[in-house]
Amino acid sequence: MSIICRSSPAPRRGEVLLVNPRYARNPCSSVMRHALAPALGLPLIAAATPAQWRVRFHDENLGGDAPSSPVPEVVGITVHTAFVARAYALADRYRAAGARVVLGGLHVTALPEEARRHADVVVVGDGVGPWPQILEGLRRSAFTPGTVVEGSFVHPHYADAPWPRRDILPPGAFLTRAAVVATRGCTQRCGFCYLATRGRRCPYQQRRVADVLAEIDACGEPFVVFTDNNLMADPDYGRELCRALAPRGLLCARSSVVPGLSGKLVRESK
Ligand code: B12
Ligand code: SF4
Repeated sequence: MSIICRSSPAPRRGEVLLVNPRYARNPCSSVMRHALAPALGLPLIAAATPAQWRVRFHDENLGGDAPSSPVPEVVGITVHTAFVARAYALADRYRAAGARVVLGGLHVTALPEEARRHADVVVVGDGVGPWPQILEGLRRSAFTPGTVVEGSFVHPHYADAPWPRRDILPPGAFLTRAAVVATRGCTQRCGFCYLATRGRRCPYQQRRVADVLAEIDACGEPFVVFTDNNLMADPDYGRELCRALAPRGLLCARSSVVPGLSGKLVRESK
């Protein structure tokens, strides 16, 4: 267990540490499920970070406890419900050591009031759009602790987001680094799903198929995992994507729920 104490040296100016907190493994699921492909929230935030900032990335599920030193100027932590306690504990420790802490992700999007006690800034919704201004504002001490920033899920359109920076991921940690998101949101609104959180509109968006293919090609991996909420939500889009992918001979995995999914579409999407 690493310890951060108040006598730690001053935070390193111009450095951003992005942390994926540790989460308990589901004993019923295979080890491979966790080593399959990365989540893309923090690689996207890294891609939105202005060039004058140095980005470090730490995934506690791969590299043990998040580093206690050097203390960065800003710490960005992604928060899902499954690891919210660990995320808040880390946030409290880094703030005590003098870093500015930004929390983002699905859990704080649903419960920003809970999260703001542990953060300088809480981002609701998309983090890519507001991230550069947040860094600048933290530098100018423009935020009172616990400020909630609303990132839009509409502007910029997901199609205009930068590609995630997969180079920040530790080499060899995943079976493939080609986790790809082609669509955001979902056409359904199941009551239990986070996409149905009251007041949080996450419209269904599609990226251009050519852009998705270019990103996959740039990964240079033989195995692609689509981590969309529901890749086949629009069967026509799913079909277009699958047809475009077919000549590449890649092994593709995806999750999707389509009411009335036709056997033909399943075969086409193999
Ligand atoms: C990949 C994935 C996994 C992988 C994680 C792999 C890894 N190496 O970490 C594995 C298979 C291990 C997994 C397991 C589980 N998962 Co999962 N998973 C996903 C999945 C498919 C993709 C995540 C992703 O990359 N999203 C794309 C990124 C770009 O979106 P994002 O994270 O929301 O990030 C944006 C914003 O939130 C914000 N943001 C996010 N982080 C930050 C940080 C900062 C600083 C800022 C400023 C902004 C910001 O900006 C980003 C850009 O817009 C999502 C579904 C989905 N499409 O999101 C489910 C999802 C996250 N999983 C879910 C669940 C329930 C689980 C499990 C609990 C399932 C189970 N019963 O075992 C476990 C728990 C373990 C865990 N990690 O929490 C739920 C979470 C619901 C919730 N309220 O937290 C989701 C949403 C699926 C669903 N629809 O139910 N999962
Ligand atoms: S189909 Fe899946 S992603 Fe879409 S709303 Fe329902 S649970 Fe959420």
